[in-house]
Amino acid sequence: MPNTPSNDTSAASSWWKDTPIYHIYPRSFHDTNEDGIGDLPGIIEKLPYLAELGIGAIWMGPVFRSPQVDNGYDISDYRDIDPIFGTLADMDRLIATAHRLGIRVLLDLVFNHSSNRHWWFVESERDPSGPYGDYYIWRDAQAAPLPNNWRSFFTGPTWTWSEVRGQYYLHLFAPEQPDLNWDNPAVREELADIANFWLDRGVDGFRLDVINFIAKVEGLPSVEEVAEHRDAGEAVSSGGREGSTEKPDRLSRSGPAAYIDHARMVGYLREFRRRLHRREEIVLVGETPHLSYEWARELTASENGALDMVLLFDHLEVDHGSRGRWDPVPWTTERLARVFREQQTALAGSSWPSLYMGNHDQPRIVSRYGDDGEFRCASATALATLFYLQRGTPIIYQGDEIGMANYPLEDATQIVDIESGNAYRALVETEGVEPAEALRRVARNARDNGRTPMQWDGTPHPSWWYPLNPDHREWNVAAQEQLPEHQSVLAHYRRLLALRAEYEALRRGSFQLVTGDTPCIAFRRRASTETITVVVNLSSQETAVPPAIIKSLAKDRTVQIVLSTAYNRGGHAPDNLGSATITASLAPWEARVLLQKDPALTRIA
Ligand code: TEU
Ligand code: CA
Repeated sequence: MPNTPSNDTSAASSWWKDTPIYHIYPRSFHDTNEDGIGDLPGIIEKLPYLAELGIGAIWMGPVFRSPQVDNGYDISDYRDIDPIFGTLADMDRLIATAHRLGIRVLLDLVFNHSSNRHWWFVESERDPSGPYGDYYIWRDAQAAPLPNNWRSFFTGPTWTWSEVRGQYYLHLFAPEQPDLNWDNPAVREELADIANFWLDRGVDGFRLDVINFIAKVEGLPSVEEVAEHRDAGEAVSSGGREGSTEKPDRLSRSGPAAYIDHARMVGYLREFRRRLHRREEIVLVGETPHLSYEWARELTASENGALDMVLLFDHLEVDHGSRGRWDPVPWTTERLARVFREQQTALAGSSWPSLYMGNHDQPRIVSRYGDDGEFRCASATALATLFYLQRGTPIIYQGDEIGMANYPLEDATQIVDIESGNAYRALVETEGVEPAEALRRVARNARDNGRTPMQWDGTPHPSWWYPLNPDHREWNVAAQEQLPEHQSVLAHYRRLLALRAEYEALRRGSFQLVTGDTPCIAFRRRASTETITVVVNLSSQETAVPPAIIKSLAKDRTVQIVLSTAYNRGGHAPDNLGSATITASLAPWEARVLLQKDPALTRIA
């Protein structure tokens, strides 16, 4: 078992606060049998690379048996590995190899819904009064066209008619992804058993897919009716705790958060955790789209015994227009800084933030918030410094560590992802948007951007399920290993993670936003005997160090620069960082990390 950080008193608890997690999208990570799809042996082969990067855990996207309608997020057997990825024996070997390298393993459990090809659903459809009849959410046809007016994440209604059963069933995503009925105790027991099946094989935790949607508002009222209930302050059915009134939620007026009964959801997740084997050793990370900060804190406060971390989305929505993801607008430093402050404030104390810039559902961060042209390396390293030195656990998405960028989508036929493709067709066919304009809107944030194959070297791999980004010939791991350290995104990530390992202030220190005025964001991390200030120029122009930073450092003679991304543009070379003047102007996309060892502060024993 990997050694736990020395400052942990209890042998295995909260290891996840001290070690970065690497998010693997298995389908696109490393293909060892030339079938064009990444596989488990490919992950095993790259574990040493991940160990050298400095990560302490991997989160693998779903590799369970699946018809692959939503690339594995539609599971038909939770206890077996899909043959396109490998076998159970491969998974056992992966877990053992990872543990030998000091890397823990998290799996991605999709428990809000299953595949419509899971035998539970087939039986539920066939035999409504059988043992699986109540495993899903079924409703009779009524006078109204559909049981309610909820909208799917993947465009269109959330109800599909089953000719076999003669009823509608609910699916917040694709019709091939029927929502499981968490109000059924048998379902909750079955899902805890599946988690224990994997925990007994040595898995160290789970990322739980859209886990905040598992408890729907009772009666499944329309969005407007839910808003009325909440306006009237009526207690929404509590489930977990008597008489609790649903706390006003940022999006409770409309959209997906209106479908959720949060109090019951928290109650179900506390029960889920109580049922887990090794529950003190593992980590539970919930993916929670549209979750308010209030409920994020409720879910992750350690005393509540539900989840350890949540994946919030607000920092990846500052470029969403009024119509959301498919209505991209310019983002601002002020909006991003405000979200950082809100998230860090909400999850201070006994909660713990996750820090992530992208994943398989998001565009590449260097194309989204950076400058993937002239300042691609500089902006990729600046953004990594900005996100990963905050309070919380860094979750690094495969390829971001070498500055991978969006795919050059020039034709709608290159959009393979179900959500992005549905959004494009809805814009053109339902809203009458010109195809070229629809492509412009969708291409920027299409999920395909984050799903292109990992770029290990410059050689062509024509068999890949999705084409490699053409820029892989220049932007790849092998090339980054050859570059001078200060011109390599990969080298910067290694240094960044090493810095976190070295300084307690970065691992466990407090967070305070210092400034968020365009073009800079600056924050301070404090622990017992050290203060670390991070200031980032989020623009392609040189800029002055914010006055608030200069003022706070002017009197201190102990301050030194411990990291700067400017050195990769002829500025401060790594070995003479100390000589760089603290208050010199910030180069385009420079992130500067300043350390103050305050001898006056005694180390807390
Ligand atoms: O994603 C949840 C989800 O809502 C995403 O679809 C994301 O919020 C959306 O793309 C924003 O527009 C999880 C998985 O990460 C995703 O890959 C699955 O498609 C989805 O759940 C259904 O399982
Ligand atoms: Ca393969």
